[in-house]
Amino acid sequence: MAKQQIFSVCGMCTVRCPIQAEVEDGVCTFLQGNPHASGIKGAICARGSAGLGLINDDERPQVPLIRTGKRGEGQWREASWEEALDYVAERMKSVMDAHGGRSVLFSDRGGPFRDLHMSFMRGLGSPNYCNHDASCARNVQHAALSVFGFGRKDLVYDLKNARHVVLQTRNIFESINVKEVNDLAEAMANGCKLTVIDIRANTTSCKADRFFMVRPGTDYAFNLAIIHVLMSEKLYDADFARLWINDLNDLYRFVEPYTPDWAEKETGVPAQEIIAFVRELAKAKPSVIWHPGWMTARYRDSFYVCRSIYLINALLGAIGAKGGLPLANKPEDVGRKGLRKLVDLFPKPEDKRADGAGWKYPHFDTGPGLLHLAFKAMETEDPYPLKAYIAYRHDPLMGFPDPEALKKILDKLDLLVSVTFSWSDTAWFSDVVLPLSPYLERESILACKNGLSPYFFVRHRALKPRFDTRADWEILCGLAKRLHVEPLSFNSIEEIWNYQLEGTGVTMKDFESTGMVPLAEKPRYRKVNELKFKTASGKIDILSERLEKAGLPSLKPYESPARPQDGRFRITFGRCPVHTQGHTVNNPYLYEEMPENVLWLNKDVGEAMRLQDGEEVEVSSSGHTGRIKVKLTEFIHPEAVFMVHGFGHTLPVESRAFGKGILDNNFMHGGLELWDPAGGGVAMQEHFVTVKKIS
Ligand SMILES: Nc1nc2c(c(=O)[nH]1)N[C@H]1C(S)=C(S)[C@@H](COP(=O)(O)OP(=O)(O)OC[C@H]3O[C@@H](n4cnc5c(=O)[nH]c(N)nc54)[C@H](O)[C@@H]3O)O[C@H]1N2
Ligand SMILES: Nc1nc2c(c(=O)[nH]1)N[C@H]1C(S)=C(S)[C@@H](COP(=O)(O)OP(=O)(O)OC[C@H]3O[C@@H](n4cnc5c(=O)[nH]c(N)nc54)[C@H](O)[C@@H]3O)O[C@H]1N2
Ligand code: SF4
Ligand SMILES: [Mo]
Repeated sequence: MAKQQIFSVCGMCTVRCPIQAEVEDGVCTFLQGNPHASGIKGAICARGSAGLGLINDDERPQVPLIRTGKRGEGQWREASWEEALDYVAERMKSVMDAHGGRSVLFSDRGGPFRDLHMSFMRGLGSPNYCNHDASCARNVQHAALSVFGFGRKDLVYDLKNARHVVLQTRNIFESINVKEVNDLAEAMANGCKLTVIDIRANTTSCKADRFFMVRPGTDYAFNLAIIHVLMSEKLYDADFARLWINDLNDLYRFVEPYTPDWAEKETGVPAQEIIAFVRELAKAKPSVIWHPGWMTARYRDSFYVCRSIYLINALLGAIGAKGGLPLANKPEDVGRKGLRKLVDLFPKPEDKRADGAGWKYPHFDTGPGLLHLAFKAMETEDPYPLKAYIAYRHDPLMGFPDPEALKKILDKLDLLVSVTFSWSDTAWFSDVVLPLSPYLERESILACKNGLSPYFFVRHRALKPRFDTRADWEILCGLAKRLHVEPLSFNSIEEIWNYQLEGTGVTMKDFESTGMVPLAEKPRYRKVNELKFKTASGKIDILSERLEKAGLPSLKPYESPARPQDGRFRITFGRCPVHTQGHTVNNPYLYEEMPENVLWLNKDVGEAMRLQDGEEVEVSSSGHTGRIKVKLTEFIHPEAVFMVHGFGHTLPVESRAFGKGILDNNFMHGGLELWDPAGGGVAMQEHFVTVKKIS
């Protein structure tokens, strides 16, 4: 058979880059980025190229499994799909008969294909659709809502055209989004400056023009001093501010005490460097991007850090600017019609969300809610019981703090189902594992990417499933049929695609040549006066009605983070370029690249403890202990230890990952209760560990 080029979408992480798979005689011979996609330039990252390792891995769930032993014991019986779906549907029915549709909780990893999941939940009459974001970017989302009245994805990072990019808690060259990496590299080749603010020197900081190592947890102090200088030296964009920013005087008064000298004592960054940096930044305005952060579920004040960043961008006139943060266009903004939504097949459920988003917490976005608060409801049955939970390509037992506490809560469920393409702690603890086909072996619903030039895209099935696994739509429509959710009982993916395309003027034929359908001829920058800030005043409100109504301050006074005492260190974490969260450690190719994580510790501190680089140490916190090799380096702040997240696997079915390194979440005792009341995110870096020499 001739070689075929199949356009699809990478699934090795949630960024979901457009890809092209070369397939010959039913075997994938090459994977690359979709050469037609703007900014991708045919590239994928190391994890994307290890997609074939996932396909060829026998250590993934291969058939539906139903638990026979106790939860977490790992005793299963194999079942046919008919039997497994019947089993799940029957159990769901009895839960819903007893407690109503609202007693079903569903969580996923967000992203462009969630319309199907949300529709399924509406079909059941449950408002409890959640995603992972309380453990990731919710603080950024809520900060955007409080400043602009719209969400974080309504703004684009126009990296390609930027003149100065600032990354604070954002490791762009290791925590990868391929388009962002390419765009920033291109801008830097054209003279764009890069500043990195971090608690350690990472790969990105090695490429930066300026690097500030701050004391962990003091980013808010740093940013308040930045605003102080911008305002006191009148370096901000006065025209933009006059037209678009409300309550500027309140901000001015608020930052008055937060001088660079004051910030130096908090952050450790010399005052003169802060001032020089702001002056340089102001020269590049408005083509500046101070990235608001991505993985920001770190501190009790992370939300206010994100807010301060958005305000800095606004003061620099970067909101709406080319080379700054222009507005993302939806199909309607370029005169086209968007995909017809599957969620519109059903009315919105009348029940309130169990997690309290939108009513108990009126300032929280109701879209995906906050999963840790849903877990709280599961534990307390307040406001009502949650008795069935579908974790859909989501591993909360590795993604949320304190897995042992979470297991106790999950054990209250009548039904826990995991839909996944690899083993995970959550799958292992489930009653039923429904094996999802890996992305190369499944198609997905159509999706739309909003941006300067929005487009529709398609994930095609490049390969036949190697095992008895199924696609998303096959699983959910299969359940919908059994639960008599008729409108979602589609029989083929083509039926779904045609439904989605209705009224758009696009047909499936239009995807053939590139896998994408562009909706605009060229990037469209909307003028600032076309922006619609959905705030009380229609401008950027420094004093947010949304927050004040919820009894929260818009301008929160700074509180200095605790300095770890008695040989303890603040736990910090992040990603590495060759793994995605916890689920690629067992991938044969990526495991070879990095089989275990190590503990970064400041060299002087380590030497004072008589430690040698590379030796194994004991890490402990609140009764949990683990062993890991230490990496002594001058490139980390002495108050912190750092590890790459996602190691320390304990499942016997993952022979490679088993027992390698440690898992940061285990050292976050009580962490499900520690969250930011204004931003909603869990605060995972408010925990401390001790480090001990073993012999
Ligand atoms: N302590 C600590 N906790 C963290 C983090 C941290 O750094 N430290 N990081 C946080 C962040 S940023 C996030 S986003 C969350 C992540 O939260 P997780 O849910 O842990 O994310 P993944 O590992 O991507 O999990 C997705 C699960 O779905 C399965 N899966 C099934 N199909 C697919 C597919 O098509 N694609 C992908 N990608 N997975 C699939 C995977 O095998 C995996 O088990 O965790 C957060 N939690
Ligand atoms: N290779 C790879 N790429 C990924 C992912 C992946 O798993 N692997 N996951 C994707 C996902 S879901 C996400 S959310 C993004 C995350 O992307 P990022 O948010 O960039 O991710 P991290 O690597 O968690 O953290 C960034 C930096 O924050 C620093 N940091 C920690 N504490 C502090 C602090 O108190 N102050 C400051 N200033 N810096 C601090 C860390 O040292 C780290 O260098 O990456 C995405 N891309
Ligand atoms: S960033 Fe890498 S792993 Fe993530 S979707 Fe893109 S190519 Fe795949
Ligand atoms: Mo994330």
